[in-house]
Amino acid sequence: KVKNTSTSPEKTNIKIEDDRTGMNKETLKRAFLDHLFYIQGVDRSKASLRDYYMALSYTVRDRLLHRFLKTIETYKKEEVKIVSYFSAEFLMGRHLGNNLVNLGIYDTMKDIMTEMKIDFEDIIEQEPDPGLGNGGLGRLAACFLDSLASLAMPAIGYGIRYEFGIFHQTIQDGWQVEIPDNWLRFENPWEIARPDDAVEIKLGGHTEHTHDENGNPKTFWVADSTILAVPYDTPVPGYDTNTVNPLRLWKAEASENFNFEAFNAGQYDRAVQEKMDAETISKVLYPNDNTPAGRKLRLEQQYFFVSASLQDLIRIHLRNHNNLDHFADKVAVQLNDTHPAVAVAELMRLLMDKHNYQWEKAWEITTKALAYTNHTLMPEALERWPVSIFGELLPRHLEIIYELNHRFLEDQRTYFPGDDDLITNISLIEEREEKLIRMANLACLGSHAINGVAALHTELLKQDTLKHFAKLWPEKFFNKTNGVTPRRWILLSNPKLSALVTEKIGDGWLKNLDEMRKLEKFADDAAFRKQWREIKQQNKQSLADYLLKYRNIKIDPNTMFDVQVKRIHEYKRQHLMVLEIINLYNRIKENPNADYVPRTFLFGGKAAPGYFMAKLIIKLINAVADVVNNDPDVRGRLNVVFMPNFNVSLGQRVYPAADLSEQISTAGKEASGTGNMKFAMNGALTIGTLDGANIEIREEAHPENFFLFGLTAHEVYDRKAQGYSPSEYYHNNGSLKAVIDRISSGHFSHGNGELFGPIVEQLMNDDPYMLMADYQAYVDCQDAVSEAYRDQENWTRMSILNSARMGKFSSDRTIAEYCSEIWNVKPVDIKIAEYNPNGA
Ligand code: B1N
Repeated sequence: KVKNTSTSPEKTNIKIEDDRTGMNKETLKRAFLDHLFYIQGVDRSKASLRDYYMALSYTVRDRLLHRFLKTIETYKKEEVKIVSYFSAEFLMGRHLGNNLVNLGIYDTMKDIMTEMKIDFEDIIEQEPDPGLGNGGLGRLAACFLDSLASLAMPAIGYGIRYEFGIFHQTIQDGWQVEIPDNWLRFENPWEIARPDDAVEIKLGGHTEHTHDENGNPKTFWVADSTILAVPYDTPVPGYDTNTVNPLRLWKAEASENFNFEAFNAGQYDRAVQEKMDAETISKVLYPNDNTPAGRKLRLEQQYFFVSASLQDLIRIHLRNHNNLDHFADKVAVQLNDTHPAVAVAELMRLLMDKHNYQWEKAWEITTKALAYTNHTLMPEALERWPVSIFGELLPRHLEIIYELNHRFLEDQRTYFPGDDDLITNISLIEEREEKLIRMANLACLGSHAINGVAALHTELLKQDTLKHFAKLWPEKFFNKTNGVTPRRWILLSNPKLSALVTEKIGDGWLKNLDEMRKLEKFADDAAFRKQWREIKQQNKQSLADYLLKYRNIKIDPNTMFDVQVKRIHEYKRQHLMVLEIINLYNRIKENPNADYVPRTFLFGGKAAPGYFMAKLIIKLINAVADVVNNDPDVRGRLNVVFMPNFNVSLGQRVYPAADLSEQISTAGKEASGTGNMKFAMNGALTIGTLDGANIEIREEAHPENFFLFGLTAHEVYDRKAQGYSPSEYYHNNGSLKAVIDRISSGHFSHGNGELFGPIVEQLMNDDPYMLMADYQAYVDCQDAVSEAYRDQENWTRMSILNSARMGKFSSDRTIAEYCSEIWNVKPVDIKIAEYNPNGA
């Protein structure tokens, strides 16, 4: 009998944690070295930064996995109701740091690396930023997943595993140049392929109508192609809970059965071509924010992930139930904008054609399961698919939509006889030469709840964009003001501030951001203000160091950091900030000896590749930067920087370093904004309009701690109704005239007065976003900002009060509201077996 040395009597005091689950420092270190050797196949003398990154990631992943499996097992066993968040975008940001934070082993791991003389920051930097989203909408989905898991809510995120995420932005000669984002080039340690759960997706073809054995009408969809949707799961851990929920993203692959026929028929080329075509569906994220792509491939993407996800949910339901009668009691499907709105028709199709439900029952289940979030008021951003494209791809769904529309309009005509205006507006079809399917109307009709993402936005939806639906069903409308997760956006991004806050008020704020209110009293404590200010200064220095090291950009941390980071869009008015910069430049040129508050204007953001004006705005920013930064009269007072490739990772460095947050969209255009919240939580003061969530941020921070300017949404509307004439502002305002003239004179374009002509002409003739009307108010408000900044004690006071009062904007609050008011889901406790040193 061989003696087991590890259990030999003299060694019973040795307790060895499982290398894959243990959280002690020794265990973590051993697990890291184990992965380095056995997974990466290197020892320390040969290991690269990437080897370290992979070994560390696998160490973390092991610790997620048993929680992940336990979580799923618990949901299944307890038959709980699950939220499924359908979104074409999930802008997750890097996983490693966040997973360490949520597992509570960030500091331990950092210590281990430091002891081993490995630069922890460098390892974090190895991870490609998973950019499967464009901007706020995709990032909101990611914050929601964090909050769902942190609140122990049963949830699945469903989306697309794009092979190429949002493009990498470079700047060449001041212009944006896009580089493909090949984020999966290296192995992705955060995903697990689940080929056994693959489902088939049909496309194209025609329908056939017959009757079933009971004489009920029955429709068959005879598709002309079938592709495979293969799920990849990314575990999403909550902070300080055992819950680890799945983010399930679908990859498109060729269905082998299908290609086999062509292959056997000797058509090898065709088989290969079809394989490539199939995989195109999940190839690339459309890089448009707030403007629809209108391409057939985009509709294919939408249908692809919606059908796969609904089939998946149905499969899961049928494991525990004999039929789908109670489907909607066990899943709440949230549609993140209209991108997944085809779910209305697809769920009807699955229930009727596959599971033999009659129309009425299918409709009851569908509307009970679905809810819809609207994210935009911009009329051009509302998705409308030409009936021709839609019918070619989804003939059965088109029939269902026509039938839905017929029944819906018949009904409403009996309630509102003669109200043709109502009927025209609520119809699912826009009658034009080219008929269009209105996806927002489809989503409204098929949902039991409809919500906007900030108070003003929801009001405007009800009064304007969706007013006819609000009139029909006022009880279906909700407001759910957006939020962001304090774990990524404070704790991970701003560790110094987090440590100070925790030292003063404990760490309860991480799970209940309202506790930050306890900081209010320290606003009057000069010693605390000094600490607060020093941390801001250190964060500014870190950003400066980072920009120098990685982007070769030099900025001076002893100036005010005035920041606008977000997608480039005319309605967001990056160019209004440019007008102010030119105004300051003109002032300095005129009066070089006056006393100015030195500022660094920082911009970051991507333009949709096909959006000419947005790209020209980037060029304008860089052109102005070139002149201003190189003018000796200006040096040290005014610095303008465009930070290339703004993404989640760069955001984590920027928000904590900002003094001033620019939230200057035309009132009534920004549905909510979420960057505004990240800045304010990290102690930046806001200069902003009464738009989106700015209004609520100002309310919470109190008006005296917020720099407000500009027309209100109603004033914007009224001015336009009265006949807005932007050139009058030019003629009546000397400073504005001088600014515009500077641009048209070619001062920023080597004498080429034409280059920025499209921007100038638009401002002078049309100015749909009313920069000219808001110009003077903005300039005056910026002057007030500069004056306020001179008084550093009071500025710090305001900064502390902003952070202290942002509790409302935790996505935990938002998600708690969705859970109780829309989804009716409850937290589920996940029990993990205690560590047993005897291994049982
Ligand atoms: O959604 C965010 C809001 O905070 C922003 O105000 C809003 O602009 C943003 C089509 C969109 N609305 N619509 C989009 C994105 C991609 C696309 O293809 C539209 N993004 C928003 C979160 O609520």
